[in-house]
Amino acid sequence: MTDSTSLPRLRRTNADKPDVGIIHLGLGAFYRAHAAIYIAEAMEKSGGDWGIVGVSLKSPNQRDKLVPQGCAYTALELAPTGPVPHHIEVVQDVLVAPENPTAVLDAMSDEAVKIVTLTVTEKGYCHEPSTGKLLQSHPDIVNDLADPYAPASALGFLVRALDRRRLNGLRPFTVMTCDNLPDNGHVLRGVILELAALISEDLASWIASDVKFPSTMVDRIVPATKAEDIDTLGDLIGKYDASPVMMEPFRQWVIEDDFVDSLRPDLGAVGVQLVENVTEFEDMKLRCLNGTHSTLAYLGYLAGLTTISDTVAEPAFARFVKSLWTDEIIPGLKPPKGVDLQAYADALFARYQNPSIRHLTWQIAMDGSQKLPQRILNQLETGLQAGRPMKGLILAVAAWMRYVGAVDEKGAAIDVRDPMAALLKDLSDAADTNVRKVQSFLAIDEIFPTSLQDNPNFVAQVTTAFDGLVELGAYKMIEAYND
Ligand code: CS2
Repeated sequence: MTDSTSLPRLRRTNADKPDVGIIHLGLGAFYRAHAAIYIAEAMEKSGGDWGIVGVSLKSPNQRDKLVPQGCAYTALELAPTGPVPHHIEVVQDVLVAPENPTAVLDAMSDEAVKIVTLTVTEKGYCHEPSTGKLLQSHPDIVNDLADPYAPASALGFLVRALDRRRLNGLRPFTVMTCDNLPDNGHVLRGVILELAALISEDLASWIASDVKFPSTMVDRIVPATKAEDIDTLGDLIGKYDASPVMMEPFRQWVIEDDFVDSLRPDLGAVGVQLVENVTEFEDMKLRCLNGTHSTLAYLGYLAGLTTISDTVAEPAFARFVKSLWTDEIIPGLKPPKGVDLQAYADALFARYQNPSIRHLTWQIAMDGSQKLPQRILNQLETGLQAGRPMKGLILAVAAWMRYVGAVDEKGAAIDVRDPMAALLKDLSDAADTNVRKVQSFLAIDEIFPTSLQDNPNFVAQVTTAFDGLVELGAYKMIEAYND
């Protein structure tokens, strides 16, 4: 493998850029490997000025890597049969919000901008995951209420930019979230309206009546790019790309077709499903994919397995995840029209097996406090109410508790990344028995709904599963699940 930094740098090849029509908040790998590619293809097919200006809400890293190469980048499709590079030129510029919040607000207030998209991850919504309510005491929200010119959160930028458009007599932009939350458009609308009402009732009612927040279901597995991926790509394309994205071949995007003045790229022409209601697609994806992803991440990590493909290569884990789909997850879902859920699960299993995708269990395990409610806890609530055995997903909750205790099965420290990491570790350390540990985690209202906190059957089963993980370890618990 060559050190690719010695190669000529990748550059934009097309000088004829379309005008900017979209601002994107949170320019991470997922957006560049998913929505940005669909948008580029839609413009290629049907034209339109839908160039994208990306905004980094925290660090200058992406800007520093992308701008010197004209914001072009490679999306490397990792098929089991070998990699296929795609050259993508759709991002026009990258702004760094903390360095220049005014530039971001100016860009969002430009009349040419019709859509603001977001991938800010679950924690970027500054809400309580168990209820969907805005966390008014969140430091970013406190900042955003105090300073109209320098918001910190995506919500702050959206509300302040919408206000400027309202005061300037411009039409609003459509706000389109591309994060893995159920009813994501609805949740976003809710927190935006709460924040706007704290600033001005007129603003809040204008947003409520004029702004559109389509819900979306997004899907593509995009593992974080590693240093060696950049060198392998250098060998393949003969160029140094400072910021490529790695992605699986599969992709899906389902969007509620509800845009301000119906203004959007021709996404239907490139395979995006434009529907009236996304709920069934979103539930299917969040529970079948993200629910099992998190489950495999905690149990796999504890069992010493590094990636999802390593995890499902273990026969016991393969049997386990297949029974999760068949016995616990699918019975709680209403299939979207024309979809066979068992076939969907079988296809997912094949996606997990793809050995070219090195998707770390540690990466997926991040931010569990924000992910568990919509990936696992909501289906546990309904499954238990319906009297279904849910022991696999209960084991997943216990594995999360074990993981956030931050010590692995060999006694080594786990680098837990989660906005609640410090609190979770403190709770774990302060409790001197397994029963007390489980009790203190379950008492966290931001994560656990009361229907689970007050369900003695659930509490007993999580405690038994937690005991089992401590006594026997994750691997043996998975083997026992299959017996
Ligand atoms: C993963 C997702 O990191 C995670 O938590 O579950 O990013 C997953 O890969 C995507 O949602 C797939 O569409």
